[in-house]
Amino acid sequence: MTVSPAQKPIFVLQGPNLNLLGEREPHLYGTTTLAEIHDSLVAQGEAAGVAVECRQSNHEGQLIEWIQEARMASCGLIINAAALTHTSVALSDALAAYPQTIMEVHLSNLWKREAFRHHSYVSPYATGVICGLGAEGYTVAMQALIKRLKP
Ligand code: CA2
Repeated sequence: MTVSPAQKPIFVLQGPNLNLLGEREPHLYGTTTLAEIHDSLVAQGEAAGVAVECRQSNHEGQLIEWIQEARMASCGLIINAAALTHTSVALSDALAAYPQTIMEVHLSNLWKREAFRHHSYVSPYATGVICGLGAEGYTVAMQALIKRLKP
C-alpha cells in the first residue's frame, strides 16, 4: 500500500542511550540496532499505508520538544523514554497534553529488574505498555497503534 501524503505520520520517539542498541549490553537489550528497528517500523507502516517518523535523543528537552511537535504533526505516538521513563515529570506533563494514542515500549522486562524501574511516568498516558519482548515489542506496538488510529 502507498503512504498518503495527507496522512500525518506516526512518531516513534526513543530516549537516552538507545542509539547504542546492538553495540553494548545485548543480554539486556538484544543485538538489533536502532536503525534496524526504525527501518522495520517504516516498512510496517508503509505496508499499512501510514508514514512513520523515527527519532532518538539523549536530551530530555529535545524529546519534550518533539512530543509537543507531535501534538499537531502526528496521528499516534510510540515512545521508549528509556531511563527518563522513571524520572521525568516534565516528559510526563508533555505526554499529558498529547491528544492521540500513545504506546509505551521497553525492550527489557522492567518487572524482572531493579525496583526503581517499576515506576513509569509515561504509563498513565499510554493506551498500552509493552515490555520484555525486545525489538519485537515495537512491532507489536505499531500493530496495536495502527488498529487504533482515528479516521
Ligand atoms: O528496556 C528498555 O527499553 C529501557 O527503556 C531501556 C533503558 C532503561 O533505563 C529502562 O529502564 C528500560 C536504558 C536504555 C539504554 O540503552 C542501551 C543500549 C545499549 C547499550 C547501553 C544502553
